[in-house]
Amino acid sequence: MKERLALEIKNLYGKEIENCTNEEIYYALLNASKALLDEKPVIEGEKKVYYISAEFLIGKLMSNNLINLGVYDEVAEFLASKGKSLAEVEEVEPEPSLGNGGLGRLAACFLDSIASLGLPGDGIGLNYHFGLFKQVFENKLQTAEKNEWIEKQSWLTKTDVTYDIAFGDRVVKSRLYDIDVVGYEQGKNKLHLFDIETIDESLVEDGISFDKEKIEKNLTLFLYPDDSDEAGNLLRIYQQYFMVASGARLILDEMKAKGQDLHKMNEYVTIQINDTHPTMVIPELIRILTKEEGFSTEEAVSVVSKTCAYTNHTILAEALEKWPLAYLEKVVPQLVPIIKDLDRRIKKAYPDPKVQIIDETNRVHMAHIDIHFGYSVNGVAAIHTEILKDTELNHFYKLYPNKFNNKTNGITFRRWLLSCNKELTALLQEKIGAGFKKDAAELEKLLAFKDDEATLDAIAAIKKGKKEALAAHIAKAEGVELDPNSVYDIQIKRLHEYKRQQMNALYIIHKYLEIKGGKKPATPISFIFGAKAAPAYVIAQDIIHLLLVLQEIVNNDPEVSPYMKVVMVENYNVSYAEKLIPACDISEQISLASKEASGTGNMKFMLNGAVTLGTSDGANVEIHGLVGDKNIYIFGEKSDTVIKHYEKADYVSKDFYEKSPVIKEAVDFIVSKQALAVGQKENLERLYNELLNKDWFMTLLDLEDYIKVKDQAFADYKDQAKWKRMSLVNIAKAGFFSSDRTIAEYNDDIWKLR
Ligand code: 26V
Repeated sequence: MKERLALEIKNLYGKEIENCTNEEIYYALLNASKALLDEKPVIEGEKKVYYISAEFLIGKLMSNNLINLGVYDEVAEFLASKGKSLAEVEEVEPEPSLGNGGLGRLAACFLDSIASLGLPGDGIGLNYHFGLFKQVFENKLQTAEKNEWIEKQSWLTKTDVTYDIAFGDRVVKSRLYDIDVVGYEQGKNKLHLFDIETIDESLVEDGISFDKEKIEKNLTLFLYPDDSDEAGNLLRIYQQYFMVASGARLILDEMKAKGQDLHKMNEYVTIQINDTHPTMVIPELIRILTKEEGFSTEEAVSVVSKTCAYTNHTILAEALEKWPLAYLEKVVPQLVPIIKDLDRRIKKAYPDPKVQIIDETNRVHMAHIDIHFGYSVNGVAAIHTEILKDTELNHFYKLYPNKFNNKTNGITFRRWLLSCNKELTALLQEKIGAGFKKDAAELEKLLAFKDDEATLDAIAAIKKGKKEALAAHIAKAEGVELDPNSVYDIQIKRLHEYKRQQMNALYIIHKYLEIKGGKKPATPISFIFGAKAAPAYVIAQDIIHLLLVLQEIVNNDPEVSPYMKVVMVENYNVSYAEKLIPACDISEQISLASKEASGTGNMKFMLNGAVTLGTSDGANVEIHGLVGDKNIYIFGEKSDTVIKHYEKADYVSKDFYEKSPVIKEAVDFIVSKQALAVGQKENLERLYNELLNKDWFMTLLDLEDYIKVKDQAFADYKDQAKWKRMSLVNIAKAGFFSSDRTIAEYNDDIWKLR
C-alpha cells in the first residue's frame, strides 16, 4: 500500500509527500484505496440478501476502509514518517449524510457486518445529493443548509446500469452508482445507490427550499424532504417507488444473469425491508412477475411473500406510514390494482378492521402489507419486540405468531472501537489479545482485570486523553471551553420529545438554581448535546432554542460556570459522534419507556467505557441485564405503567407541576425574566405551555426520579475507584452488541444464506 500511495502521489502531483497538502494526500490515498478495493474478490454464494433502505448513514469511509483492508497501520506509519498525520488527512473527506439517525446508521453497521462475516449481501438505496440538511445555529435557533458531499473523486463509482422508471405522470431514468463495502479481512459486497439522470442541483434556493413539484430535477436532492405538506408527501412516494422499482429491476437482472429460476426466487434471494419506506417493493415485484414474466397472481404473491422480510423500528403512530390511496393513484397507479387485490385477499380472510391494508378512510397501511405479505417481522430489541407482540401489533401476532422474532440491534466494532478509539483498542489487545476484533464476545476476558489497578488506571487515562481531545475540538468548533476534569454527561441523538432532551434541560436548570443557591456539585459537570430537529417539527426547534439559551446563561455566569458548562454542538453527525463517544462518562438514554425501539448510541457509549443513565427502554434493558444493577443508573416508570397511562389517558402533567416545588421551579425558569432576556418569547412560551398542558411524552412524570438518580451518578463519580470498575465492566460486557452477532442471528433465523 505504501508503494501504491507513493506512486499515486508521484503520478498525480510530481512531488514528494512531504510537500503535499492534506487534501492532495487524501485524493491520492482515495485512488490507491480504490485500486486495492478493486482487487478484492466479490463475496459469492447460492443465496444473497438485499438490504433495502431509504437511509444508509455511512459516515466518512477512509478510516474504516483502511482498517478493513488491513492497511491502516501501514498507511499511518508511512505518513507519519513523512511528517504527515493520517487523522488530519481523513478530515478532508466530506461526510455523506444519507440518514436521519439510528435507522440509517444501523443499515451502515449491518453492511459492514454482512461483508465481515463473508455473507453475500448488498444494500439498495438512494444517492441523495445533499442528504440530510447541515445544521447551522442563528440567534440560538436551528437553520438548515444543504450538505454537499459528492465530489468528482469519491467512493462512488458510476455504473452503466440505467432503468426507465415509470410513474403515473412521467418516466424518469435511474442510474446506478456503487460504493464498495469491504469486510474486515474479507471480500466485498456493494452498496447500490440509485440516482436520477436529470438532477438539477441549482433548483435549491436559499437554505434547503426547492420546487417540490419538479420531480425529474429534484427526486434525489434531499433525504426525506419536509413532509408537512402534500407536495412533500408526494415527493416521498416518488422517492420510495423510484428506489424499489430500480432495486427490483437490479435484483431480477442479477438473478437472470446467474441463470436463476425466478419461480424459485426465495431460494436465491431474500429482501430485508428496513422500516416501511421500501414496502412498495412487494407490489412492484408482484407487478413485474405477473405483467412481464408470465406468473399467475397466485404464484407471484406466494413467491414474493417467501422472499421479503420486514423490520419494524418504531411504535410511534406518527412514524408508521399510511399513504392516502389518492396519492398512490397519482404517483404509482400501476401498483394500485395490486394493492387493492392484496387488500381484498386480507378482507376475505380476516374481518378484523385492525389488520386491513386499506382502511375505512382509504389510507394504505404500509406496515400491514409487509406483515401479511412478508415471511418475517422483527423488532430491534427484546422489549420492543414484546411490545409489538403484546400491544402494537398484537392482532397480527395472533394471526402469525411464527413470523414474529426479535433481533436486538448491534453496532460495528470496526468503526465504534477500532477506528474511533485506537488507544483503547491497543490497550485491550495488550490485555486480552486480538481475538475480540473478530469475536466480540472475547471482550469478557477483560473482567479478569476488574480489580487490577494498572488496567483500571490505563482505561481512565485513555478516557482523559479523549476528553482533552474533545475539549480542544469543541473550543475550536463551538467556542466553548470545557474542563477535562469535569464529568462529561452526553446526550446525542435526533431531537424528539420522546427522547426527552427537554428533561435533561430541566435538570440543568435545577442544577443551575442549586449552585446559585450555594449548593455546589462534588465534581464540575459538562452537559453536552448534539441533535438535529426535523425542520417542520416546531416543539423540537423550541427545545434546541432552550438548550442554546441555557448554554448562554450558564456559561456566562461567573458564579456557576466553574461548576457546570453547557454546550450544544452544531451539526451533530457521524464524525462528531466519533469524537464525542470515546470522551463520555455518562451516557444519557432517557426516552419515555416503551418509545425508543432500541437505541444504538447507548451501545457505542458502553463499548467506550461510559456508564448509562437511562430508563427501562429499548436496548437499555438488555444493557442493564448484562452489567447488573451496580454498573448502570436506571430510573423512571416502566413501559407497562406508561402504556397504561396512554390507555387510560390519565397522565396530567400539571398535577406533577403543582405537586412538586422542584419541578415547578425548573419549568417556570423557561419563561423567567432571565431566560426571556436571552431567548425568544415565542419559542420559550410555546415550550412552557406544551410541558404544562400536554407533555405527551411525560417529561414531568419521571423528572423527580431522574434528578435523584442523576445526582447519585454525579456523587458516585467522585469515588473514582468505583467509577473505573463500572467503566471496565461496561466495556467487557459490550460484546453482545456487536452487529456481527446481530447479523449472524438474522442469517440463522431469517435469511439462511448459503
Ligand atoms: C420517524 C418519524 C418520522 C415522522 C415524524 C416522527 C418520527 C419519529 C420517529 C421516526 C423514527 C423512524 C424509525 C427509526 O429511525 N427508528 C429508530 O431505529 C433505530 C434502529 O433500529 C433504533 O435504534 C431507534 O430506537 C429507533 O428510533
